[in-house]
Amino acid sequence: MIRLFHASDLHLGRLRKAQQPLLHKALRTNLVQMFERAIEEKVDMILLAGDLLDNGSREPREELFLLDLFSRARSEGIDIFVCTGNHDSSIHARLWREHVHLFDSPDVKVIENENYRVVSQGHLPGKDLRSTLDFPVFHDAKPTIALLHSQVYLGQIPKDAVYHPTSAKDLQSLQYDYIALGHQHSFSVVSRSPLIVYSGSLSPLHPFDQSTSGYVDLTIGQEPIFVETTEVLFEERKITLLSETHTAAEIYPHLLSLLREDPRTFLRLTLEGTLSYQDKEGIDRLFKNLPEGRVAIRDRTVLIEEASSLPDEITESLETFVPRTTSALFHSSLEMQEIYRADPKRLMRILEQALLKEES
Ligand SMILES: [Mn+2]
Repeated sequence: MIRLFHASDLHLGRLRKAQQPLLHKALRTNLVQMFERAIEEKVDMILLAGDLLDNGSREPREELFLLDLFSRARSEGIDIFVCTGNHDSSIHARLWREHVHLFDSPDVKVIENENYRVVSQGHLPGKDLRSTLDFPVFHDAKPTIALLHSQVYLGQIPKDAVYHPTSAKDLQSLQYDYIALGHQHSFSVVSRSPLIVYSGSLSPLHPFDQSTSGYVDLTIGQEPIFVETTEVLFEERKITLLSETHTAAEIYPHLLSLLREDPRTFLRLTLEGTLSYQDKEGIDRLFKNLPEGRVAIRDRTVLIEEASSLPDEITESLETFVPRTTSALFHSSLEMQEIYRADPKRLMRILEQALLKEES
């Protein structure tokens, strides 16, 4: 039985310790936990499918951090396979070679021992326009695993595809036991039989990341298990705003206390209700100043207060809009009021047209 952990898209160096201390620490913790678990549970190999380092990262400490994990796992007998992604231009291959099997050349390479073989090739730094795959086909029973950083397409490959595009059909026709993919930041199973999987990024790389992060735990021949990393938690909250009781100044301490409850939490907020125009601007400003960008406004259905001074029929049509539409139509509620005062029918026409467009 061969068991492996598959992760990708660490993008070490993208998160800055000073600007995103929480996400920065979470990535490192998630990575260490995965390696420690691999050692503890004696998995056979760790596959890392590219984009380990971020382009801009020329900081040796990111590589030294990985090197330390690699050498610990290696000394416990775990084989580590790494292929390069489009963001890995700064890898100092010399540092890694004694600990990992590194696929950093565009040529196909096969590494094999008596129990399994791994087929892989590196991605060119930046764009990689190759769209054919020259991986060999094997006709024996030895478990065969591929590692690839590529944008995989279910249908035809578009002409403007630039990240070593491959077609799912080509990958399937190889009939390998597992193809570990990197490049996409969310977990997805491209094919069940044969098994072809994107692990997604190991840890959230942005406070607005909507997908869950983690790695794949696979015993060849069994169902893949997606292990969600939990160093960062995302929580959905709804705040109802009433202009008289909830001013920006009152909401701010409320949010701060929510954030203090669990320092791993990132809040995704839905704002609902009515606010004065000034308060709306005040809230936007306050959100920008919240510590570490740990609050994201995911959705907002806030109507700005001046709208209520319009006649009922207009207010009603306004309320049928999501505010994003409203704010796309008018720069501000003042502008909307001005249009109304100059020509009420014109305002109705604008609203009706937008409504029709939304329905179609
Ligand atoms: Mn990539």
